[in-house]
Amino acid sequence: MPLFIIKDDITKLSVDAIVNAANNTLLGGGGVDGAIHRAAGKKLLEKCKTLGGCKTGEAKITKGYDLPAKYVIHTVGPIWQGGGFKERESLISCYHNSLLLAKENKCKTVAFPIISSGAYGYPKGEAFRVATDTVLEFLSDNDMTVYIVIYDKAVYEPDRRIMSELSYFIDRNYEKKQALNERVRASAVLCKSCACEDKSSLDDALKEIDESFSEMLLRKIDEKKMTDAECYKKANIDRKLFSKIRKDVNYKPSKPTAIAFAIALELSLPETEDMLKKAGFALSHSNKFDIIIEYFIRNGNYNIFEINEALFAFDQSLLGA
Ligand code: AR6
Repeated sequence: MPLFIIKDDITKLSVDAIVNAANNTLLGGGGVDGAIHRAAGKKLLEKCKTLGGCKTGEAKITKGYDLPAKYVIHTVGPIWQGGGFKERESLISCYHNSLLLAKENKCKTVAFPIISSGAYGYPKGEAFRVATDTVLEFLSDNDMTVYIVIYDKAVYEPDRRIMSELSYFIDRNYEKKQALNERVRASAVLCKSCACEDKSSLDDALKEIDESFSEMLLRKIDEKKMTDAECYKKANIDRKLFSKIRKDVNYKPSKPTAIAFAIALELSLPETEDMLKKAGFALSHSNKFDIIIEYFIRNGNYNIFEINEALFAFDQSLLGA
């Protein structure tokens, strides 16, 4: 746990292992393979010459040499031939075998490119989904942090219907007028609660302190009859962060973390707003991030990876990441 989707150059990552989208010879090539060999230095090629190649769907491991990563796991993705040649099964094997090799070598952090989505021609959106589905399945039984690295944004092809409805929703809601209304509302609230109208003492006011974010989170987990692990895994949140929140009744999460929990708990919009308020945040129509979240909640779509695809497509920060 968990899975992060990041936009980066895989050769720059300081993780335990990076995965290389290689070819059957393992002797280097273009794309991410070429970049990894250039950054790792000549010793990587020397070592690869001794490995005897690699079959499609299988994986082999070497050191990272001059790379910041400790290991390189070399796997060979399928060449796309229309989908009728077990390409999907081979691609699943690439991720699965690479993850098993990482586990055998006690790697805790592993980064993957989107295998086969470049020179090997696998449809980018589908290649991305195979990557996330296979990694998530593995992570449900294994304690590891996995990064799926996007180098070229075209790999991300979120569902077209969702994207066109979402664009319409954003256009309708993302107006300067809304930002103005927001400010007017905020000043009205400020005025109502200002000291001149409030006759009770500060001590009395403090006694009325409300349920905290962490208390509400734990209550909702119970109400939804979820286990802690089900909730933080669904929220794509690290176990350590969850136990910090569990132990500290006054824990203040970041806004994406608070929203990730609301999504995992499948809260309604008013419940989500209530939970966010407890962490000091709100959903407004003055920024795209909030509107995208609102759109998914209104549509009852609590799939955090579909939400992240949409956030990514609109250049917003991702949930749980
Ligand atoms: N960091 C992360 N991802 C990258 C990087 C990078 N530095 N560079 C490219 N990508 P490809 P394949 C992405 O073609 O389709 C080689 O010649 C890229 O945007 O590297 O499995 C091998 O030797 C794309 O999404 O690998 C094989 O002959 C993804 O990596 C053949 O290409 C995979 O693109 C393998 O083809």
